[in-house]
Amino acid sequence: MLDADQITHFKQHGYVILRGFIDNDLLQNWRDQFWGHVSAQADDPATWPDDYVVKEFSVDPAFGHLPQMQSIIEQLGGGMFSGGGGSMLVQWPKPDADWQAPTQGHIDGYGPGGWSGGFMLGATTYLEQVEAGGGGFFYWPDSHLPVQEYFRRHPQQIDGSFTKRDDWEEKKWALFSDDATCPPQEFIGAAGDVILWHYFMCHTGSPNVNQRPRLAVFSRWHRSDREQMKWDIPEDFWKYWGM
Ligand SMILES: O=C(O)CCC(=O)C(=O)O
Ligand SMILES: [Fe+2]
Repeated sequence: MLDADQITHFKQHGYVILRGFIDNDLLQNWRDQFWGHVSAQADDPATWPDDYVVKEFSVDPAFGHLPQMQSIIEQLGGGMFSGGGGSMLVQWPKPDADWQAPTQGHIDGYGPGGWSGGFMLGATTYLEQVEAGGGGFFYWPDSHLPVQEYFRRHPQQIDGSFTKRDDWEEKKWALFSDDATCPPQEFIGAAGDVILWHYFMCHTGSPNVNQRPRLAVFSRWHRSDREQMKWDIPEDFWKYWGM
């Protein structure tokens, strides 16, 4: 469960970081599963693949189904969030590249499969320590608030039709992340540290110029009644939440 300060932080900033959330035995087990799946050796870069998306794989037991995560999901979603999973995205090292901070961050829920609505929450963890410049998850603190305001003004665009705006090609996701009032932050963390993020918080990946791969595990949750609520952009920001 999150305590009152963590909930306040999440509501105010659109994210909360939970250090040391996953125990070391399970992290080791997940690392073994991952390296086995990609048929490579953790300590031999010559064997490493180069794919960002780890196809047909999720950690087992799923990240989103750990008991300590389930109790938070119950608390934040009031029993109405479903999802979970434990898919992985890897930023393999490019030590010779120039590191640059990402200039824009997206919101999730508008992927190749289109918009299904009701997306509420994401969670990201790492299987190994991620240092600065090491391909960390980048996020724009507080950006959930202006994004919510955007959709209050343009509720019909929640289905992703903001990409049909005349200026979309020019702006892309800066349409949202440029409204953020704080500069983006890099999620630097140890294996098993977790960031929970609100569905309207802008975020993106970043380049990895370090020596170790950035091994990230993701879970996402949507409202189980999304067909009923997916067009509603409520004035009460927390209407569809349990806290
Ligand atoms: O790789 C990352 O850190 C970001 C991934 C992301 O934004 C996503 O999967 O939606
Ligand atoms: Fe994303």
